[in-house]
Amino acid sequence: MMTALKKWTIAVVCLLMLPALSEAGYKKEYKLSCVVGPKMPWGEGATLFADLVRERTEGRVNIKVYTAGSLMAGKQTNEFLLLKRGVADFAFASPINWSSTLKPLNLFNLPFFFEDYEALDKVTSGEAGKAIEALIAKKGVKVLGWGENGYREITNSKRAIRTPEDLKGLKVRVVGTPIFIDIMKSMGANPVNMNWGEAKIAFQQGVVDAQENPAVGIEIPLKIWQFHNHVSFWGYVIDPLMFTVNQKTWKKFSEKDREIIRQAAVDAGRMQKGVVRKGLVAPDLSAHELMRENGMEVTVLTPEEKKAFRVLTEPVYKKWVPRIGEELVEKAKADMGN
Ligand code: X2X
Repeated sequence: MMTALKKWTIAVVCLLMLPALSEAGYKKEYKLSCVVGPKMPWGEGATLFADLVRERTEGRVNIKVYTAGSLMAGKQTNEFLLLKRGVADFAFASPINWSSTLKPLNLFNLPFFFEDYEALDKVTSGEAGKAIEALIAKKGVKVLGWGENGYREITNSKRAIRTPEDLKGLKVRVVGTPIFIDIMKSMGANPVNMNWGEAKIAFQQGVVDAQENPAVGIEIPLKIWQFHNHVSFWGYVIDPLMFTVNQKTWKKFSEKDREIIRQAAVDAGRMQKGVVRKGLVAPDLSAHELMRENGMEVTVLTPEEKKAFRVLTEPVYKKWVPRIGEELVEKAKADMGN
């Protein structure tokens, strides 16, 4: 026969388990959108965030990661609208994919604007970063923390690129965000826009000669040397990432869970940034070395060589700074100490 104490213990254990399974107004599962696959540091960062949130909320907030753009059938420039409408609850997103919808985010696409990692960090954590978070909030989405895809370095199957002459006429795959077409044209290349989901086949079939993506973030995990044997480190654009959540979803979380989720985004972002920055700055150039070991010719541009490209992009600044907003660009410059 069960003693009163035993019955009481069972009742308490059951009660303790309940909140772990359901919290009033919470969904059983939240959807997180991610444009790339689970094996890229970007996808791993998304999974890390979801795991931290699940663990720290003791299962109250259960986030499922939808990689490879699967929530938007690969159409990466639709991601912001899907998140805004609540088709996705969360996204670990690149401003590149949102900047056709949110023009000020083209700040991060300005060529040769961010000299080094420190400059980018100053902007994302500074006044410009705050202004960007505020404008995204106005559209119904909250930024929880920042991660990184990385500096976008160009690879190709034709020749080493060190000067604009080398880039001339090369067919370069870019994201379907208008500023990238303008940037590539200004530097003399022949851009073709394409979703990431179709890009690998295009590299394989030689439909394009070149592409630009972060070395550690994308090119090395993709084994880009299967398609391209030249890489140029020119650091023309740096692509941060943002952990984000739909505001309506956000408001339904308890204060305690919001704090946990915010902290998980900061922690996952810090770790993920550490991963994609590794091996790219002297004395640790192991990422360059790895590309070389896999048969790639590695070209690192000097500041003067970068400048030769930068001057050609002047029309891009003329056209896009007004669209981004002079004030935001000035804020970013001030954050960087320029
Ligand atoms: O499409 C790309 O190049 C990628 C994966 O880097 C982005 O989503 C911006």
